[in-house]
This record gives sequence, C-alpha cells and structure tokens, in this order.
Amino acid sequence: MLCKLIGVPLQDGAPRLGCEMGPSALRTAGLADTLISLGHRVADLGNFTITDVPDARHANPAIRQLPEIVAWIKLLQETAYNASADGFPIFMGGDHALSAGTVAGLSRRSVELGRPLYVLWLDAHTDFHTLDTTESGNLHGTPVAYFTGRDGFQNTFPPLTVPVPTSRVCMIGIRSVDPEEQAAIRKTEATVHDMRMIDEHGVATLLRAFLDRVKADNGMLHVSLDVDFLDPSIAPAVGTSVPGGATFREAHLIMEMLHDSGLATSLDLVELNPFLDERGRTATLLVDLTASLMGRKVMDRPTRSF
Ligand code: HAR
Ligand code: MN
Ligand code: MN
Repeated sequence: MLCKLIGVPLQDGAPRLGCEMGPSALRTAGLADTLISLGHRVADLGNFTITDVPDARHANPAIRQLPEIVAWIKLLQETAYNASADGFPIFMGGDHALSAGTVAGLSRRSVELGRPLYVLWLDAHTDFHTLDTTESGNLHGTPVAYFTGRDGFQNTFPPLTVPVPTSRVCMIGIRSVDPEEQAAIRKTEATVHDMRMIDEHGVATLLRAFLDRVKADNGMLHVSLDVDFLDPSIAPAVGTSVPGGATFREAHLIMEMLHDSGLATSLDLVELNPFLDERGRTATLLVDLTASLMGRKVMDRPTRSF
C-alpha cells in the first residue's frame, strides 16, 4: 500500500496553541519508518499551508479564526480529493477542524468512484455545532455538522460538493456533548456510541456492526481519530481532555479490527498538541495505533477475527 503522509499544521480551530507541531511530532515518533517496516511504501507530501485568507464573517461574535479555517477547508478539500486518487492518505493534524476539509474532499472522490463514503469518528466530542450554535467559537467543534450538510454553514464555509449522510457516520468514545449538539444529533441517523455503550457492549460488538454495514455497501471508510478519544492517562497531549476515555487495548482493538476488515481507505490523526506531551508518549501511541491499523499484529491469526 502507498501511504501518503500529509502534514496539516492547523491550530486555529482549537482554543490553545500547539497543534501546529503535531505533524512534526508524528514524524519524530517514526510514523514513516513504522509504515515501511510493515511493508508499505510511504510518500511524505510535506506540510501544507494556507496562502490567501478570504474575508469571511459571521453574525455569531464568539467565532474565532473564521477566515483562516475557511482557507484551510478549501485547501484540504482539494488536497484530500487529489490524494485519494490512489494510495492511503494519512492526514497528520492539526486540530479537528481539518476534518471539515478532508471529509468533504474524500466525499467528492467517493462519488466519482461510485462507492459511498462512511466515517468512523473516534472522539470524546460529537463536533456537531454549527456556526450559529457554537458558544466557545472554537471551530474544531463543527466539522461533523458541516460535512453532513447541516444548515448553518451556507455562504460562510466553502460549498460542499457532496454531503455525507448522517446514516453513514458512526461515533465511538463520546463523553462530552453540548446540549444543542445533543438535541441536533438525536434528530439525525448518526450512530452515536458513548462511553457507556463501550462499557456495556465492548468496542468489538459496536464496531463489527458498523463494519458489516460498510462492507455490505462496498463503502470507502474514513477513520478520524481525535487524541481525546483516548483516556488522558495514556494520551496527555491534548488541549481538551475528558476523563473516562478509551483504554490502550480498546483503541488498538479498533485498529486491529479495521485492518482485518480491509475497509479503511484514509485516516485523520488530530488534536495532538506536542507542547502538552510527556516525552513523546502520545505521539508514539498514535504511531503505534496507526501501525495496528496498517497491519501490525502480535501473533498471526489463522482465521479472520471478523
Ligand atoms: N463542544 C465543545 C465546543 O464546541 C468542545 C469541542 C471540543 N472539540 C474537540 N474536538 N476537541 O473534538 O467548544
Ligand atoms: Mn474532535
Ligand atoms: Mn475531541
């Protein structure tokens, strides 16, 4: 497999500085060599950057860094569309606002390939605010609402070629949802598995049901991994940590099952803030999780576990 590493030093969607160092930390933690050791080819396309920032405004005075985010979404839509023509794009964030662009670009690609795009959203948060409902004004809280075509982005964010229907979105790890997000997402067909669902059923059961649907539909599957999906005790390098997250094994099991399924076609690694890390352990964990997704296993398995 040709893995394309795409550096996205975007931090304007998050409340604190530091995510711009994410791509460097992932490179330093050995992402490329790890993929090569698993038999993949790697093309590091370098870090992308916005050039012209448009004049963008919105009536909600809380919104932060709107022109920059609009520029990033435009750039990333194009970048994701192009990069997904062949190979396996890995978007090295950068904060989660980047997924507004990556998913929009992948969705356009999926229509061209005649394969529906599914999204696995691994996160403590639903990121389902619109520009009108966000109170923090941090635009990393909005990408899912945008790429599913929720009202409230028209004439501000770049137009979407093809929205991803909420029925094709599965969230796992959720444990921090604002009231407005909760009310809105409940009216959709999105699958929202909060931490209690993991406690009661285990990640394998939840994920298998989703993967069965993707497979039956010959779908493409984009995996969006937010560092705060993981428990802060194992992944401290994130600005918006929430207690009670996924364990080391829950996270690896998800990645291992994704690999066995053969369904994943692209990946976001987001919200890594290396300034908050402890001797690179969070960056290293993200590299190891990516390794599991791309085929690393402890023991050969004679039968497919899925
Ligand atoms: N819902 C909160 C807000 O909108 C927190 C959003 C935090 N988002 C991320 N990405 N860290 O998931 O401000
Ligand atoms: Mn997120
Ligand atoms: Mn989050």
